[in-house]
Amino acid sequence: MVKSRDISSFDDAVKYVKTGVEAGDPTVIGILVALCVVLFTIVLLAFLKGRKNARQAVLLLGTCDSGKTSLFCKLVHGEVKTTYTSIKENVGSYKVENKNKVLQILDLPGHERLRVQSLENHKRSARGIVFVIDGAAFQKEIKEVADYLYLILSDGVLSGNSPPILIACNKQDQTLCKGAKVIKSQLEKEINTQRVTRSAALQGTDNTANNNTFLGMRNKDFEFSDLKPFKVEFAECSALGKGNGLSDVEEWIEKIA
Ligand SMILES: Nc1nc2c(ncn2[C@@H]2O[C@H](COP(=O)(O)OP(=O)(O)OP(=O)(O)O)[C@@H](O)[C@H]2O)c(=O)[nH]1
Ligand SMILES: [Mg+2]
Repeated sequence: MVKSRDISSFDDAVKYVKTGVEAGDPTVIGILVALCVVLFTIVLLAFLKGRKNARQAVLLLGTCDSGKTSLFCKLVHGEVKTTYTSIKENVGSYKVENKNKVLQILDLPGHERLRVQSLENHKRSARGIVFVIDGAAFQKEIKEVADYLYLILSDGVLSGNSPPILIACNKQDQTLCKGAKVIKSQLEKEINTQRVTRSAALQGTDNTANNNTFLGMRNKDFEFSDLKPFKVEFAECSALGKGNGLSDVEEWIEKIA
């Protein structure tokens, strides 16, 4: 039998392993198992990294007129031109200077009839999502905003990939605009209400309520911080205001690049 101290070549090592396995030597078997675990972990990590790198788009989502196209123009072209209600996606490149990376920015239409199909077409490429809210019109749009957000957060594909989400409270240059703190707490209340009505509606049909459609934790009020696996952050911004009203959005994009 080859002893471990006698190993001086690859052939000796093979012989050592072979005889060790045949003799049921626990040391040799232990080493083999450890090697397999290490190899498997390396392959798994490479696979997961490859999958993440395959997703290179930052999706700009949100209801009509929230400022997605303005934000898109500012990020991609550095200036905002007159915008019109989008009926199809805008696609552009965004260079993350500090990381020397280029991401794709996708501005999706916010119109109710177009946004679901558009999201369906692009959700698999989402590396991150910027959900844009019109902070000045938030009060009257809160139901629609929460409804769209609910759709995103309960989507099976998005939950699987769990791209980080930034809720961008836009139009901060307007005096009556709501700040990120207020928007966050009001959205939590609204989603909490929708969560109750949705699961009641589901239980009323033949389907049982499943975990995918119930957002957050069951025994407490809805909070964004309970939304595992999603990581949801909030920021204030202004696509049209003076100066760089987008610094927090740009910092976030750099972080996820
Ligand atoms: N005051 C102010 N107005 C803004 C800001 N961002 C966008 N707007 C205005 O809001 C309106 C709608 O902006 P868009 O960028 O077209 O909105 P959108 O989200 O792309 O809308 P859809 O394409 O219809 O979904 C335009 O009149 C913009 O000039 C902002 O930061 N401040
Ligand atoms: Mg638009």
